[in-house]
Amino acid sequence: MAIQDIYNAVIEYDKDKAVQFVKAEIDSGTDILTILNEGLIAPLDVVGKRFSAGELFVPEMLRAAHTMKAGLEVLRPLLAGTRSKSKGTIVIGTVKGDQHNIGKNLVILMLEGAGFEVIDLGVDVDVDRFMEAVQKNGADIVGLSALLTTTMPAMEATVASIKEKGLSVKTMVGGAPVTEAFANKIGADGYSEDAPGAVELARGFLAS
Ligand code: B12
Repeated sequence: MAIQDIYNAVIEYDKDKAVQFVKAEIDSGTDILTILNEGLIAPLDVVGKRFSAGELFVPEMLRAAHTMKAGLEVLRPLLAGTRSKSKGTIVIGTVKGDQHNIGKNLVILMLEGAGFEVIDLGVDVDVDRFMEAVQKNGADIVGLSALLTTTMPAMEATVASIKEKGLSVKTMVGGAPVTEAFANKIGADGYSEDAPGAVELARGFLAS
C-alpha cells in the first residue's frame, strides 16, 4: 500500500478505493499532510492539465473532485484536530462567478482546527455579501478564494471595496491562479498557496 495507490484511485475516479487506501495509509502512520498533498491534491493537478489538453471534460473533472472529497472526509477529523476557544473570526468565500470550493473548504477545515471561528459564505459570493458578513460578524479577517483567471478581477474588486469602506479587517487571498505578486498588486494583506499557510497568515494577523 502506498500514497501512489490513493493518487491512482483519484485519477481513476474510484471513491471506494480512495477511502480504503487513505484509511490504510493513516493506519500505517503516514503523515496526514503527505497523504493530503501527494495522494489527494496532486492528482487533481493532473486532471486539470488533462482538461486543458482536451483529454477529458467537466464531468470527469467533477468525478475526480468527488473522489478526492471522499478521501478528504476520512482525513477531516485528523486535520481539524481539537477545537479550542475561538482565536478570532474569519469570513471566507469563493468570489463572484466562481464555483470551485474544494480548496476553500480545506482552508476552512484547517482554520477551524487551529481554533478560529469561520463563517463560510460558500461560492459565487459578490462584494456586497462579503461586506455585509464582515460587518455583521465583526470579522477580524476576510478570506477570498478564486480558481479561475476570469474571476481574479472579482477578487480585486472585493479587496478594493473593503479598503474603500475603511473596514478594519485583514484580507487574505488564495487559489491556484493567485500569486504573491497578484496579492500585492491588489493590496491584499496576505497570500498563501495552501491551507497550512492560511493558518499561519491568520495567526500572524491576530498576533500583530
Ligand atoms: C475540480 C475542478 C472543477 C470542479 C469543481 C468542484 C468543486 N466543488 O470545487 C468543476 C468540475 C465544477 C469545475 C468547473 C470548472 N472549471 Co475547474 N477545475 C477543477 C480542478 C481539476 C481542481 C481544483 C481543486 O479542487 N484543486 C484542489 C484544491 C485543494 O486546490 P486549490 O483549490 O488550489 O486550493 C488550495 C490553494 O489554492 C489554497 N487556497 C484556495 N483557496 C484559498 C483561499 C485563501 C484565503 C487562501 C489563503 C488559500 C487558498 O489552499 C488550498 C488548499 O491547499 C482544477 C485544476 C487545478 N489543479 O486547479 C480545474 C480548473 C481550476 N478549472 C478550470 C476551468 C476552466 C473550469 C470551468 C470553466 C470548466 C467549464 N468549461 O465549465 C468550470 C468553471 C465553473 C465555475 N464557474 O466556477 C481551469 C481554470 C483555468 C483558468 N486559467 O482559469 C482549471 C485550472 C483546469 C485547467 N487546467 O484548465 N472545475
